[in-house]
Amino acid sequence: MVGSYRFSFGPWNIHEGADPFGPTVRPSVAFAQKLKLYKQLGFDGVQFHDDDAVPELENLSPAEITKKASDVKKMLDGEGLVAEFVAPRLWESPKGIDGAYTANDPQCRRWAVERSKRMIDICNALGTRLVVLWLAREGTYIRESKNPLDSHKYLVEALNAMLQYDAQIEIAIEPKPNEPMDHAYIPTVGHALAIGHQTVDPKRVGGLIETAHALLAGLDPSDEMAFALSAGKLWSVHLNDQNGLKFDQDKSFGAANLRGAYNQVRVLELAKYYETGRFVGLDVKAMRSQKAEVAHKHLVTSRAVFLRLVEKVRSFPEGVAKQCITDRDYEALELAVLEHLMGD
Ligand code: GLO
Ligand code: MG
Repeated sequence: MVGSYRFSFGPWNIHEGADPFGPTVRPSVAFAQKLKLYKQLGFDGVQFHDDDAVPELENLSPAEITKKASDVKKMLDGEGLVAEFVAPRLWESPKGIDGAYTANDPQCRRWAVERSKRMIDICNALGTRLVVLWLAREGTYIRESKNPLDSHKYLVEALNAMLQYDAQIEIAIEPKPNEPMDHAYIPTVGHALAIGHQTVDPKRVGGLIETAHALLAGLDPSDEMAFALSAGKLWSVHLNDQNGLKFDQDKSFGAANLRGAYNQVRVLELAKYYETGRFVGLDVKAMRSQKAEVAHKHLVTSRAVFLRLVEKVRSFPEGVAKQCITDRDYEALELAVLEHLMGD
């Protein structure tokens, strides 16, 4: 039964451990090597940034980009893997310093849209329709540096340009309230769906919800997921965990708040997410202190916790819950949930 979920992660989730205060602590793992790990660890889907699939794409022609992405598709086929989505990595280029779609410089805004079109070419070559937009630097460090009304207009224009470039793609916006920016535009999934409704094709704009991002916005990730699910707009998730309002930690799923993780799984189960064919994505990072040889275990841990929590949701004594609700005895329900989670 629990096998009915499909799992994915991105190559960036196996990483060298650099942080803003120190350099790398582990050697790089080659992309082909990472691909070999997917099936071994129980994963079927690969999440891509455009330049994960086609490094240095800025120096290549559209035809060369498509050719290189087609070669990656062959590698995926060879490993029995599929591409889940592609996301444009606009935040590492000098042209994206001031934001990309919302940069004050019109040339930078044009660059962002052009690069997004190449990203869509990569989607097509990899055989996926799903685009993910994490709007990393779309926002400000200083409020007065942008006209926020213009910024939201630029975001709609960029979404429209992508939707019009390709009639098949679907765009899942991955909201995040801060980091790297002080304040980011589109901080929650409510904002994401609302801006989707201003585009030329709202039914092709949905959301990807990351646990940590919802927590950083002071929201409950399971309710954020329920909101998107109720609109048929939860097109992927980035499950992880977060120990309070700090930097975006990307801890293993359930590592900081097991009950919160349980509730996220419960919502996915209530919505029968596993029937949609959508992936359960894990956006988790190895601890910097983790040795190189075991720096993939955060993925194994997160998947195992997810599957264990599916069992917990499915085996919860619903009759007890029903009685507690009838009696309006929510303390009894609290204890029943905690006892169920703690086990024998
Ligand atoms: C960072 C985001 C980032 C995205 C990824 C895919 O906070 O979670 O990892 O998920 O770039 O767009
Ligand atoms: Mg993420």
